[in-house]
Amino acid sequence: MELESIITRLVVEESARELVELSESDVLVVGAGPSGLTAAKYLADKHLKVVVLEKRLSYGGGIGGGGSLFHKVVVDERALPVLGDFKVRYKAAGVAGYYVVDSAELMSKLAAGALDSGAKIILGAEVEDLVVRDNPLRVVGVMFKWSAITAAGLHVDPLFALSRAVVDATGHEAVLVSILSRKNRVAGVAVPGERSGFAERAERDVVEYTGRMVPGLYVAGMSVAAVHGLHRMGPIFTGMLLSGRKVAEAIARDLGV
Ligand code: 48F
Repeated sequence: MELESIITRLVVEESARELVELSESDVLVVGAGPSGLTAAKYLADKHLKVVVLEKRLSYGGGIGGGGSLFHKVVVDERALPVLGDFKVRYKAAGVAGYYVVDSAELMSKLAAGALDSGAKIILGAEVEDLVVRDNPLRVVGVMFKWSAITAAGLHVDPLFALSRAVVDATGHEAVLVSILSRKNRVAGVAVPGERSGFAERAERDVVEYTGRMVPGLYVAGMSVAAVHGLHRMGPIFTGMLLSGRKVAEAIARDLGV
């Protein structure tokens, strides 16, 4: 067989086989930003089958931009155990209790940590709808298509991925909870959007409000702020990491592992 045929066959066969395999999982995390990647690692550590769907062709969400493109982000001391779990280095920078982290290192090690724990990350996959069941309303999966289809403006039906839990880790727009609100009014959920900056309160509240929205659908990271009308915090990431860890704990509890 010619090498060109071998390449094509291996890429298509392996991807197709894996996509079918992944179309039923324990947890679907939508969004490979800091909260989604953190959640994915801790869920995979519990031996759950975890799939992360990310619409871009890269991980990290808002991490890579650092603070207005300055390549560092801030965490406080509560984040250090999480950074330790992912082997992310940090530097004490002269303000007690606060540390700086290199944004390139943070995004790559969060992704590596999730992958090493056994989570699967599929890039270029955009979630455009939920899969639901009624009486009582519950979310049992998502509908997704390749982001390139959206970018090309083509009218193409999506595919399905089913799971026991779905995490909205899509960031500031809370894409999945917004879909829940818009298309499933029976859920009685509204998405007011996030409030203006108030870093200290935002960091606290985003963790406190992390959790389950309706059976099967959970919310983490900045999606929590959008859903609950919480403040934004700028390039400090303790809340994102702790929110990801908290949502993983909530799902593990609900799934009985
Ligand atoms: O925005 P993002 O980094 O979300 P996060 O985990 O963290 C927020 C912080 O980065 C920062 C902040 C805190 O300091 O304010 O902004 O809450 O990552 C969200 C990811 O979800 C992807 C998106 O490309 C990004 O990588 N995403 C968004 N919509 C979809 C999606 C979708 N419909 N399907 C798949 N992925």
